[in-house]
Amino acid sequence: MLHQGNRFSSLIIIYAIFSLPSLMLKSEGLEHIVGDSTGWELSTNYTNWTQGREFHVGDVLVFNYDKDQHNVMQVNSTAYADCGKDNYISLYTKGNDSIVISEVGEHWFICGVDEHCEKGQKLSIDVAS
Ligand SMILES: [Cu+2]
Repeated sequence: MLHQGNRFSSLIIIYAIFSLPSLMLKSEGLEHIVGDSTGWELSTNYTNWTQGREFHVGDVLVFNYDKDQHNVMQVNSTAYADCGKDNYISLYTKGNDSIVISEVGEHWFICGVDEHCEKGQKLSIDVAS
């Protein structure tokens, strides 16, 4: 009987070890709708939008926008500052783009259409571990 009991508790421990990571993953991966209901467009201040928000690795940024009007370029800090559109890291054009945050640190996004970035359509986030 004692032997069987030990075996049963070993099984529970093994089950816990294997199910724990998947439970932890489920608690991660927050979805951030950029600009909330207004989405990715010209009249939203995205610096204000980031206030009070925390971004973590595994979270998802969702850009909702009219794909005939805008796009999303992931860029470096220099291109973010001067709205440089030639050397982007990634370009998204679907109008409903989910970008998984995979790295700690700062991430920069601009709209590459016309002068939208110059008019303020840009987003900078700081990702915690
Ligand atoms: Cu735009």
